[in-house]
Amino acid sequence: MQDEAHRCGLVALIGRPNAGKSTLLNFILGTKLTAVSPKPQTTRNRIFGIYDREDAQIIFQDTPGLLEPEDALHAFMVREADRALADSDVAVWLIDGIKGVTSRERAIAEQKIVGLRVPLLIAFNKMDKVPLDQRMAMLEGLKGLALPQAALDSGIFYISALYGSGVDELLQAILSHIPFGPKLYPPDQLSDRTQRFFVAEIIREKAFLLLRQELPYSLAVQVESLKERENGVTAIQATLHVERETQKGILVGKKGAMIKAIGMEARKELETMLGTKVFLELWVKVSERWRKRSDRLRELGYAE
Ligand SMILES: Nc1nc2c(ncn2[C@@H]2O[C@H](COP(=O)(O)OP(=O)(O)OP(=O)(O)O)[C@@H](O)[C@H]2O)c(=O)[nH]1
Ligand SMILES: [Mg+2]
Repeated sequence: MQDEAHRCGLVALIGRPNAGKSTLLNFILGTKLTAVSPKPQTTRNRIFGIYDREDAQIIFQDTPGLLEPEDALHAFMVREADRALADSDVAVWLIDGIKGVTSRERAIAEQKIVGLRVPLLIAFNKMDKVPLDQRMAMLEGLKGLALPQAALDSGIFYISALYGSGVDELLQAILSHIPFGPKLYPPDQLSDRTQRFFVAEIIREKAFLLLRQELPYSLAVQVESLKERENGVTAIQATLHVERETQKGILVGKKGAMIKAIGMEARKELETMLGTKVFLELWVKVSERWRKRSDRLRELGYAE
């Protein structure tokens, strides 16, 4: 195909934690690629999700939610979002429509979104939960921010990433800003990340869903080994790192009930993803203060 007929570029999906960035990526790709949970700060890395069709390839970058960093892990997460923005041809700022434009949202926008050099689209998400008459108030929330006029004139969308309403229109607008060029990845490649990465993410997501309160934030998952045996079973060993002995107790649970539940949920999804039976072995280890130590962050995959 001629270059003039094909578009290819990178899109940064950015926004506050829990806005629905990963949900939107999964909806666009039509498959569950990245981790989603009701808890904020689920995504910790920049993750490419490659949307491919005959006339275009769009590399969507899922990113960690924008926040004020409180530890070295947060600082890494914000750098990942910054990297995505720096590489992007288009930025999509996703706002949780249920919350509207909060003062924190505005503060983050002042830092990261105002002044972007690439075309900006703004998507109010979770509109399946927001009455129509609240749209004016949401728009009011953007007032006073020095946003590009083009974004305010024709770049505002109301979507549901969960159910898909408005997503086609958003995708069309994204596409119109993507430059012409050949594909960067083979058409059947879905991500830049390895299978091991997604195995760890599935386990971490299940822990996020099952554990309460603060514990998920102290958790990191490392895949130690992944082997497909001759009998068609994939054997996976992974270590779950927590920061304190007491957290280890909670993660393991009474008679191992919690870790067993996490393992069961993860195994089901891993079997779907890998298309094989899975034998999953989980270990729990205390790695003191790993979120604050750059050497530990590097070992756990939170380093550029
Ligand atoms: N009702 C509704 N819920 C949504 C929608 N989009 C996302 N959610 C929910 O919002 C929560 C957060 O979604 P995520 O996709 O994990 O949000 P995120 O922006 O990736 O969050 P971080 O990775 O923490 O930055 C999940 O419980 C989703 O199911 C939507 O359109 N409607
Ligand atoms: Mg996410």
